Amino acid sequence: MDLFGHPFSSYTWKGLIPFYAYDIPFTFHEMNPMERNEAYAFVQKAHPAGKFPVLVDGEETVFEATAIAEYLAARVPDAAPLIPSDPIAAARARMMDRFFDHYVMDVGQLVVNASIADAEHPDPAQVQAGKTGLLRSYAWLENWLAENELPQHVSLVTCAAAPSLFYADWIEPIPADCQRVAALRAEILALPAVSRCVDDARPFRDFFPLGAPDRD
Ligand SMILES: N[C@@H](CCC(=O)N[C@@H](CS)C(=O)NCC(=O)O)C(=O)O
Repeated sequence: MDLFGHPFSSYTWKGLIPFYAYDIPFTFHEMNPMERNEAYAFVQKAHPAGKFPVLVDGEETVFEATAIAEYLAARVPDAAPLIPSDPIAAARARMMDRFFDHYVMDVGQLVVNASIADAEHPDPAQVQAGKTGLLRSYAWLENWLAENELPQHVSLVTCAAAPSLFYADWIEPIPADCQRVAALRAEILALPAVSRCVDDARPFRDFFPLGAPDRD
């Protein structure tokens, strides 16, 4: 299988984590948007919006990181635990996957995009919307974690939670009254499949538009 993406990209991490966690052999094709290399050109053709990651498995092309995890769970027997076999548990996992994508990752991205658009004067409304949205999501997750827990193994939810909590905390630090969220982030970052993504992305930290903090 071939995975196209970039080591610093949050959604690429989400696609990479299942490969690392379940030891699935693959070739990584690093896109270079500056040089518009072959991998970049492929993604522009393969994805309707030119976004990454994109997975290729023979004749099959899969885009959207969630669909990649779903595909691997179905295609690779060892990776089946990515999606719970119980349908109700699977629905819950998909709900939490959407939570991390829409209400953590994409909300945080508002702040990052405002900085990319104008580093000197980021749109205050976008910055405010992103930061307020993250604080609301942290508070919601803190309450959810009081009564629920994530599976111990790497699941679809881990794949979504890892990059979203990693970068969200750089954008709007997890507040002191969200200790469960902070503990979850630390626990997930310590997983070997996730720390590998963190390490592979380290050389690109200067690209973080808000300035990467000196930690993690
Ligand atoms: N919904 C997509 C989001 C993918 C996405 O936004 N990827 C970012 C990189 S983290 C990207 O392609 N950015 C470049 C662009 O939007 O042109 C998924 O789940 O795969």
